Amino acid sequence: MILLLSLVIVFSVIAFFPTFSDAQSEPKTFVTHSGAVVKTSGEILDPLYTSATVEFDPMEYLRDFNYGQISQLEDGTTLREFTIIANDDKIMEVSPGIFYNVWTFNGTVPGPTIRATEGDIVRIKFINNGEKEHTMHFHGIHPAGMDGVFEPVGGNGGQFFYEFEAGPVGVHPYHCHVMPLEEHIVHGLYGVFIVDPKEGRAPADEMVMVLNGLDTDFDTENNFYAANTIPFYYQHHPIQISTDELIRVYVVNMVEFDPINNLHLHGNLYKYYPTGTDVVPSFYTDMITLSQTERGIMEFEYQYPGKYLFHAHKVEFSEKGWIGIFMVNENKKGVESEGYGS
Ligand SMILES: [Cu+2]
Repeated sequence: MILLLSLVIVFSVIAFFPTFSDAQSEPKTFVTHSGAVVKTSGEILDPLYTSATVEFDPMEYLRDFNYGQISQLEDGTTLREFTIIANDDKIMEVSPGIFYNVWTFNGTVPGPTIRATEGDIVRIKFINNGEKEHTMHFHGIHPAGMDGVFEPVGGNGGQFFYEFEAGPVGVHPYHCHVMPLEEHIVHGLYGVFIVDPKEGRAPADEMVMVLNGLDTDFDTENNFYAANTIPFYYQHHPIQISTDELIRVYVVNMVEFDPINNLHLHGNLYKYYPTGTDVVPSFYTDMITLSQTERGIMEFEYQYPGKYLFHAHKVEFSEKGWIGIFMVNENKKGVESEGYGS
C-alpha cells in the first residue's frame, strides 16, 4: 500500500512539474522585418542538449581568435585585414525549442574575436548583407570617421572600410551603433576586439567570455542569460583546463536591459585587469561587477583538480543560464587524479 501511494505521489509530481529539459510553453508568434514567421516559447529552464543540437558552438567560440590576413606595409608596420559581414535575418535555435532572429557579424552571436597587436593597422572590409542599416563601432582610439556612428552602411550589400591603428592595449567590445541601438545590440551585433601589448603577455590557456542575454519574447527584459550566448552550455559541457596552468579570460559584458552583471569564480581568486589596459592587476578577487560594455582580463591558476562553478552572483542570471563549470584536470602526466570533487 505504501509502495502504491509512493508511486502515485511520484507520478503526480512528474505530471505537475515538467522536466527541466522542456521549454516553458506559451509560444508567441513573431514576424521578422523581412516577413519570416517565427515562434518563440520565451523563458527556459536548464535545457539539456549537445553541440549537435545547437547551431552555434560556445566551446569552439571560447578559444577562437581571428588574427586576420597579415601583411607588412612599406614602413614595416603590420597590416591585418578582416572581412566582416553583417546580417539580420537569421533564425537560430539559441536553445532547444527557442528560435530567435539573431543579427550577426560573420554568422554568429557574438561575432568573431578580432585580435591585433598595439600599433598594427587594422583594416576591415565591412559588408552589410542585412536589410537594415548597420555599422561597426569599436571601443578604443581611432579617427572620428572610423567610429561607426555617423556613417550608417546600407543593407543589401552596402560596404565600408574601417581602418585604424590598434590601440590601446586591452580588451574592447565592438558593436553596431545604429538606432535604435538597444535593438541592434540585443539581437546580437557585437563582438570582442583584443589588442595585445607589443611585448606580449605570459603564455596562458586563453579564452573569451561575452556575457550576454536574449530577449526572446520582445518585452525589453532578457529571457535568459549566458556566457557566449547559449544558456547553461558550459555547465553541461565543462571547460577543460589543467592545474598549475595560467588561465586568462577576456570578459566582456554585453547584457542589455539590466544595469549590472557579474562573475564569481569558485574555489579560487583571480587577478583582474579592468579593460585590460594595464599590465599590473587592480584587484585580487573572486567577484567582479560589470556595467554595460565593461570588460577586463582575469588571470588565475587552479591548484587542486576537480569541478568548479563560475557564474553570475546576480542569482537570477545564473538560474536563467549564466553559469558554467571549469573541469580542472591534474597537470602531471602519468599521475592519476586524486579525485578532488570529481
Ligand atoms: Cu545594426
